[in-house]
Amino acid sequence: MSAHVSRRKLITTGLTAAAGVTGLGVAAKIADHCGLIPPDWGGIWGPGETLTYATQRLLMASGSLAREFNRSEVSKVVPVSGPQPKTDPYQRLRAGGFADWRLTIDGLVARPSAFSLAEIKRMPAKTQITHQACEEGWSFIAEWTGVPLSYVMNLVGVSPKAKFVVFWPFDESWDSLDLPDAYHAQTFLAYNLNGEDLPADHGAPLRVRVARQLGYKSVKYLHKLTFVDSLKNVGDGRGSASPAAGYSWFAGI
Ligand SMILES: Nc1nc2c(c(=O)[nH]1)N[C@H]1C(S)=C(S)[C@@H](COP(=O)(O)O)O[C@H]1N2
Ligand SMILES: [Mo]
Repeated sequence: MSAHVSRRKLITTGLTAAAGVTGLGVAAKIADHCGLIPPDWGGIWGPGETLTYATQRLLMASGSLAREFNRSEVSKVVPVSGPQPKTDPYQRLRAGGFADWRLTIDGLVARPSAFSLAEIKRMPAKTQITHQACEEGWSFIAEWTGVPLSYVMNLVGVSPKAKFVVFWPFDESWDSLDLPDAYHAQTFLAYNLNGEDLPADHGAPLRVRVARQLGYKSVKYLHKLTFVDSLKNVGDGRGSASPAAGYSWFAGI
């Protein structure tokens, strides 16, 4: 479908139909063809999830930026949601200063890799001050330093077939992003918070920061990234641990 076909037509016909239930099959076909169906499309909230995701993807340029702040606006308190895993192998790696930790990258990439923390810290670093909002209602502004995910993606040679990247942490809170969000200029693999090594409870040694989505997309305690063309066979097939807990896969703000 050519880009200008009818973004408007798609919204006014296809998506309106999706919102109302009639024509859902046709709307779903159009939307799937254009990469507009989120992985948690099934179930009673499915049409709503699809409408939200597709509308965002059509109306907002995928490169649009979240607001960045000044140092003076950094919050004094940084709350924790999802403290560090208390079990091995996380605690063993932490006790060793994460010297034996690796970020494994596999799936649809030309060069499957395993990077040490030192190697990641030698990659081109970028710092940003952004707002992180938890779905439970609190939020904070913090300064993060890390490497843009796009840099790592270019290094490993992500296949043109890949559509999503899955983030695997040491706990259960796995999640995924579509490739437009993975390549987004503010999507970071962060190892530093407010000028210091990432504290254990904030995701040491490495977490992702996704500036335009709710906090739960910013997966902490990472050990592996997997590039896939579909999320159907990953976990319960809904793209992250969140839908099972009642939250959307797509959490754009
Ligand atoms: N691995 C992992 N990542 C996670 C979580 C978690 O429990 N485990 N909690 C998420 C939630 S709900 C939020 S709001 C943010 C909180 O980040 P913070 O603890 O650094 O404030 O991390 C997200 N990333
Ligand atoms: Mo959260």
